[in-house]
Amino acid sequence: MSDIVVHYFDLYGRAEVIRILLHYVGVPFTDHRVQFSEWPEVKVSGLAEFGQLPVVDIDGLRLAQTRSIVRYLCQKYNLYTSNPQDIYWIESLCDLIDDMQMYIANFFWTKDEEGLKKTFSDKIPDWLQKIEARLERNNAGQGFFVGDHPTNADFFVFSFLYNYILVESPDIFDLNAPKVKQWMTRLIESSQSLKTYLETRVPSSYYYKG
Ligand SMILES: N[C@@H](CCC(=O)N[C@@H](CS)C(=O)NCC(=O)O)C(=O)O
Repeated sequence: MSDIVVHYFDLYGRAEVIRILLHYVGVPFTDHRVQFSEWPEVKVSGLAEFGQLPVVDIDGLRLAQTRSIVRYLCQKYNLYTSNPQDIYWIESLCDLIDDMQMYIANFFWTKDEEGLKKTFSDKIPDWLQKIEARLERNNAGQGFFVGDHPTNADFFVFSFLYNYILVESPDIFDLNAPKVKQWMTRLIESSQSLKTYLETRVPSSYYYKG
């Protein structure tokens, strides 16, 4: 058993960004997948401080809240910054992804094909163009969102777009955010362990088409 344990349900959900980040840095971890049938018991066991997953064991701590966990990991693995302006550029993108995720999640959970279709024609192109503009703001869109290495902004944007948007509508990137598509490839190519993980990972057990 590795020193790092990611506790989450057997799906991508909120934990996939954490798994992607740990694979990107190539740090071994135990991927503890809690089955839905086990959850009531796990929930009362006190494993999750706030009664929800993901929870991550690391450095003798038990961390909760996805955004804080990902920020902690980025700081630990030198993928963050101390510059206040850069922190703003990073954190506001993470907030945007949170909004997008909340907006779209309902359609996936309820298998609302119509709502999803409308979101892909109305909302996603606009969001993608704004994300593309953020990418172009730094290094003419040839690098990452902030500075000269990926940060939590890259991991949140990547995990959401790669897991939920690219699989659903690959062409939407060519039309609205070609540089974002190139950046996704760049991020994958910059880590062999992430690349291997993405090629071999088990598909999410709760994807609406699954
Ligand atoms: N703000 C929390 C939300 C965590 C959350 O909503 N977790 C859900 C799964 S995605 C959960 O544990 N649900 C089970 C429950 O609430 O009993 C985070 O970002 O980590």
